Amino acid sequence: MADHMKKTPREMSRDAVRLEGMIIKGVGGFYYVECGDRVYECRARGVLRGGAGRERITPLAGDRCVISVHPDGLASVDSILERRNFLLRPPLANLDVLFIVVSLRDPQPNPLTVDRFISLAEYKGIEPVIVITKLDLMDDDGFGDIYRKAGFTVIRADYTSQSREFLGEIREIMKNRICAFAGNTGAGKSTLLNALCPGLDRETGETSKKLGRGRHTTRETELFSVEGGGKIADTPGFSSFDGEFAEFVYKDELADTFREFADYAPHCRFTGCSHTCEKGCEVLAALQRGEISPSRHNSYVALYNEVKDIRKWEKKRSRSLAK
Ligand SMILES: Nc1nc2c(ncn2[C@@H]2O[C@H](COP(=O)(O)OP(=O)(O)OP(=O)(O)O)[C@@H](O)[C@H]2O)c(=O)[nH]1
Ligand SMILES: [Mg+2]
Ligand SMILES: [Zn+2]
Repeated sequence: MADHMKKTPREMSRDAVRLEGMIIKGVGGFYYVECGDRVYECRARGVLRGGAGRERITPLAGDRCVISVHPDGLASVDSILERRNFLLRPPLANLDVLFIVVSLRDPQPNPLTVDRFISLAEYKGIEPVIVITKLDLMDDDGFGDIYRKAGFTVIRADYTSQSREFLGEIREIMKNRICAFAGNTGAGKSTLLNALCPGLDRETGETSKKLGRGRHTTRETELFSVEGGGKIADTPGFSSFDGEFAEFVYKDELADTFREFADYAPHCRFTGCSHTCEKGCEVLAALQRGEISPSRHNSYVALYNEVKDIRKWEKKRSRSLAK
């Protein structure tokens, strides 16, 4: 019988080595934790939040954690360190950048979906970056400009360009940060990941068609290392994202997540102006003057109408608190 079999759990724990690392994937009751240049397969029973509030928590890719590696090689996640933020969809923690991948065709862009992602990212302190794909199928006749004008970084992922400069631009943004791709199914997220990390060979739409599978090509969430530092998650896309959204921004905070409103909203005539219909609303005046894009304001109004009847006491129950 091996030595460790005779030991009590307390003795086992005493002999374990404790390491700090990052969860890069969770599959079937195991978490894969990267510590330096090694990845440990860890059991994940009863994981607790570290620090003062030690309650049970569902670990996510991107979480920093403490693991115990036992002399017999088995490892387990002991505790999750404090999160900077997290998203429920895609399920990730401590995100720095959300790349919102939008194709101009197949599927067509849905501005509300894009603006919903941006709003949530802003709310959680994640930098939203727009990446436009399928420029070989259709020229961009103004979509990118809506977002440039609003103050976002917009990257044109044009695979037909000789230099493919956009790959360098994206790698630069990814440097030493935790990033994710989000966007409709078929927008080209996995294709872009393959271009950024040659050798990764993520399954894309074409492959799945050959295999006769459905349209959702990407299943689980996993963080991959990017050359030059940084981590990126390929996540499953959404076919009908708008109806199944798990999180929202409460109405009082919604306007703050539309960054181009910031110059105008403080000057509205009424405090508590909803910027949807009021007299003396400076946001609406800016819209009239063409300084705010109608498409962005439309999304704001649509999101506002979704949450306007949610009262404060309900906020406690909602997930909008879950930064
Ligand atoms: N013409 C053209 N096709 C592209 C481009 N980017 C991706 N595609 C194709 O679009 C299809 C979908 O691409 P994927 O990368 O699988 O899309 P995805 O966003 O990962 O989709 P899900 O995993 O289902 O969310 C594939 O057939 C790709 O080859 C592009 O820039 N131009
Ligand atoms: Mg994919
Ligand atoms: Zn206003």
